Amino acid sequence: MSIEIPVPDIGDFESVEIIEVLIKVGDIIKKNDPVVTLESDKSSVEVPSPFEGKISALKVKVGDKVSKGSILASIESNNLKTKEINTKKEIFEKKEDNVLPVTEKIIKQAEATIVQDVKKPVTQKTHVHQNGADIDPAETQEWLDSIESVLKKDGSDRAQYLLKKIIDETYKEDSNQQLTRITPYINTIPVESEVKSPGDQNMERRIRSLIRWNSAAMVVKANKKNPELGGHIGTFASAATLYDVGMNHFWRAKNNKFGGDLVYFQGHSAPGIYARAFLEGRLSAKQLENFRQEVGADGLSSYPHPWLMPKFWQFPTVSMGLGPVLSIYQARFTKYLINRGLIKDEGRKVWTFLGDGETDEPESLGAIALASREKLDNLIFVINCNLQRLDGPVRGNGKIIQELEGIFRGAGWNVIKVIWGSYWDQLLAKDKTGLLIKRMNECVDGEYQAFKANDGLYVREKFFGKYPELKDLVSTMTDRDIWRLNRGGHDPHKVYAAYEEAVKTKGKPTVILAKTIKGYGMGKSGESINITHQQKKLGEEDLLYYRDRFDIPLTDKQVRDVEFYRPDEKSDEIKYLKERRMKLGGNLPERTSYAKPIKKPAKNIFENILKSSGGREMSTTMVLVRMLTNLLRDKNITQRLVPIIPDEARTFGMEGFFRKIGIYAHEGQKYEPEDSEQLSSYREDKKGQVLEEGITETGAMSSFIAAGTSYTNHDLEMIPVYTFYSMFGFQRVMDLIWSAGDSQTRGFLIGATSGRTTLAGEGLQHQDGHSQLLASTIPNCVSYDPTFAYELAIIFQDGLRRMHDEQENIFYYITTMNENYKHPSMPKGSETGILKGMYLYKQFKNKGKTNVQLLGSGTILREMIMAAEILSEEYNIDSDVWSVTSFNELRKDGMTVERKNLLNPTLKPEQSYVESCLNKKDGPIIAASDYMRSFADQIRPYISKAFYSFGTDGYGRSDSRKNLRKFFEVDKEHIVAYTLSALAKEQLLSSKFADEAMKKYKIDQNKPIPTVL
Ligand SMILES: Cc1ncc(C[n+]2csc(CCOP(=O)(O)OP(=O)(O)O)c2C)c(N)n1
Ligand SMILES: [Mg+2]
Repeated sequence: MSIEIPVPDIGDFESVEIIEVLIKVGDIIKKNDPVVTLESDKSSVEVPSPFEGKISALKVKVGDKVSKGSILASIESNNLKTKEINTKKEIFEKKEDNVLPVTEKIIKQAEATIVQDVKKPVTQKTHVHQNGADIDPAETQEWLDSIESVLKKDGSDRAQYLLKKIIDETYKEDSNQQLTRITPYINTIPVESEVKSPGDQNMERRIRSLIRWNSAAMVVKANKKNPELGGHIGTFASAATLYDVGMNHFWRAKNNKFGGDLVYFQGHSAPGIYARAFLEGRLSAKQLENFRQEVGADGLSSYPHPWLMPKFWQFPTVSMGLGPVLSIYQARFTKYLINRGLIKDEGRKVWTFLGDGETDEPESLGAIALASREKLDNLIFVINCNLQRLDGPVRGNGKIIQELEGIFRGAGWNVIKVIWGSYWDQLLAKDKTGLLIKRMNECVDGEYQAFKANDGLYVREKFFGKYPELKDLVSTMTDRDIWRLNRGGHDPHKVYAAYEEAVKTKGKPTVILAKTIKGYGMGKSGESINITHQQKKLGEEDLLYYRDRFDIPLTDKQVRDVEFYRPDEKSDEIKYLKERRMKLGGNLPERTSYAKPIKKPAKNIFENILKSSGGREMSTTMVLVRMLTNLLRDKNITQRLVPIIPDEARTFGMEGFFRKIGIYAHEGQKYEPEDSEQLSSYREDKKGQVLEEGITETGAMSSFIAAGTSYTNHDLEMIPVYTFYSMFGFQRVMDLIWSAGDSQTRGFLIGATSGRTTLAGEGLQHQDGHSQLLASTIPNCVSYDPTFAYELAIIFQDGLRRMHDEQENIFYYITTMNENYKHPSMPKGSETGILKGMYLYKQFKNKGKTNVQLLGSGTILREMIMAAEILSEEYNIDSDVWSVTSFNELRKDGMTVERKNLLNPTLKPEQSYVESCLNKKDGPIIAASDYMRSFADQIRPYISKAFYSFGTDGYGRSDSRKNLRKFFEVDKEHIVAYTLSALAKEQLLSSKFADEAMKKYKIDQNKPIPTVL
């Protein structure tokens, strides 16, 4: 039976042009295969077929304009059910009207809680006496007894359930007291529930002590050699147990059978990680001696930097806050790959180590809600709560662990507090009245810090001494015993139990809040004192103390010489250590990639973009969308594209992707979207491909890095294309972009709606005239500011080649614009120039009088072309118009060539590319872009001709493009006038022409430079 394929609801658009017809008569197509591509001036979308079958007639051709209901083709289909035919005008099957059982349950519950319209008597609201005392202790005791019996009979879950019910009841009575999200200041896991470590504790302590020693020795040695090298001892000293338990028992390495856990190490604990790798035989003593001396061969980088140690470090973390946010999005991206069926679910975990001070950074906590919302049970944060940051306490007057507990629990995380070590267990067991916990609760971090900076006697007096009962509790203990009462984060049993629970947790991420001591074991030189963080030089006494404290088998002389210690290869320690890692699959950290390169897209994918757009006006942002749509049809590319957009898809005309490839949502779509009838309806899907991040550039950039490093972290190459308002890219998240470079991320950053005068109405905060300059500061970022569709296509195609064929660890920044104009076809032979940064676009050569070289970039190239026409027609001035696709790339080449020439004074100098383009051309050079002058100025040193540059220095403001270009003096009129003036200055033309032009174009010679306006 033959039926017709109509244009579905396409939103607000009428008469939209067909730019591609993707079927022909006789084609057999599947349901949802694209039939045609429609393009309005704002977006381009494919129309999918609502049926499968054989195309029997085609009713449209390229260039036709269609609206909702227009018939595109007829299709023969034998499989159609009557119901489908009846609804043939609807593209989307409507979901059943039945309410989902979950929803129904929620409705019922809500209905049950609706307050009936019954006036209740207002109750007297005295809860406690003014002094805080209980008004009815007997009643309170009854309640406590009840709950005690529930605890005994039915357990804590039941008790909590009842409490929640009771609290809910109080809300009905208009109580707005909030249920606390903070538990007492004790360990979350009760002693009875602790899972015991299977490890040999003595052996592990010995190994840990050696790691501690070598780690401290590394820093001390480097600073003996050269005090300017710096480094940290106190941080790793506080975290050693946290790392050791993970390394010995939990973290599984990548190998040919398993993808590997991903561990984000706290940046400045790097010495400890090196020290372990030394014992494992992965790093030599020579390398340890070269800690922080990387310029020669075999140095070790100060912090985790994959760029500097590409076979070792995986994740740069030391810029505080980046590790946490990056790892959240890493965990999410792992789930994305699993849900899309691109990698297996092997139960891999992402572990993130951060400092308690680091949680002050908004990036550290800013995305934690996403982690619980998306049920990232593959994510474990370990926050090393040593109560100190660089200068002093993190919360001297409060308790950072409690504060973080409330924040994380409020955000829906599983929180495990590891506060007290095993030596406290007995004391807590004896504390029948709860007074010890009360004391633990009331002490603030400043006090806890001071306890550990002093001694057992001090703790006896100041901590236990506050209450006679507590003083009694420890009366049989010596000061030494009291001193040995350890903190949870230094107790391998407690840490093991917490890790074990964390890896078993389902449905939510886990945070472990481990209480430790900064500079643990450093004694007077740095234990729990404010200057610990900066301590990098230990004197002889301190070193001897440290040796004794951790029983390192070194003589006094060896200690004085700050020797490293590695037991014999056949020793039990080395055997144990290596065996543990063998059991866990290999070494860690280790950076490798076994990804297969993505194959090139078919050539024809870009073909239609290289051709002229004819009469059609479109923006380069639209061209990008069209190109991505084409790429999604390429079998090599389609699965690997990761479009990333922080809530601006409609601004960029990308809403067509919603329907086509879906928005990633781990729970799928639980609702029928209000626009479900439309072609670009909002479609969320568990297998969705678009990462629609919400309004978070930080999150989007983190996703970009996760996707762009997937080739190493998941052995799967992906192609992230992160599109943002160019002003909210580099300027907003530069530190993350820097870390993308360090991580050797591959992908495309698209600065859309770019240009100071091109994004006309949005004004000062939106108009970007400098992102290209910021991009130029990233060594492995390749950046372009193309004008025409074919330039963009050539650049994008070459980017795929370099990053995936050639496996170059680079990423791209390409600015695109929202200004609509016609695109010519590519001038023959211009590919090389487009990629190198400039090519001759057009010559105006009919007059032959005076010559000038006009260099334009982005949309301002079009002003240049118009200026060239005026110069030719009205002033008889010939010109060569160059399209500069990248001043940044030209500068890179210029400086490389110049450096080479200077280093080789006896050799024949080479020519920079920009020089080779311009040296045989006549006339001064006039360059302009929609960016600050310094963008174009970058090539000034590499050319030997007079050079004048124009740009958009100053704050943007709202107005029309025409007015803005006039204001910033980059419109065709200013270019003409300035060119005439430059020619006069070069004595190539009488100055009267420039003067006349200024008058003609009403150029105010007294107007201040826009930077002061
Ligand atoms: C963005 C940023 N700001 C400042 C620093 C400098 N810095 C390095 S470590 C540190 C203190 C860290 O304290 P905390 O997070 O508590 O770690 P700890 O050493 O105590 O484990 C600071 C301020 C940095 N690395 N990154
Ligand atoms: Mg700290």
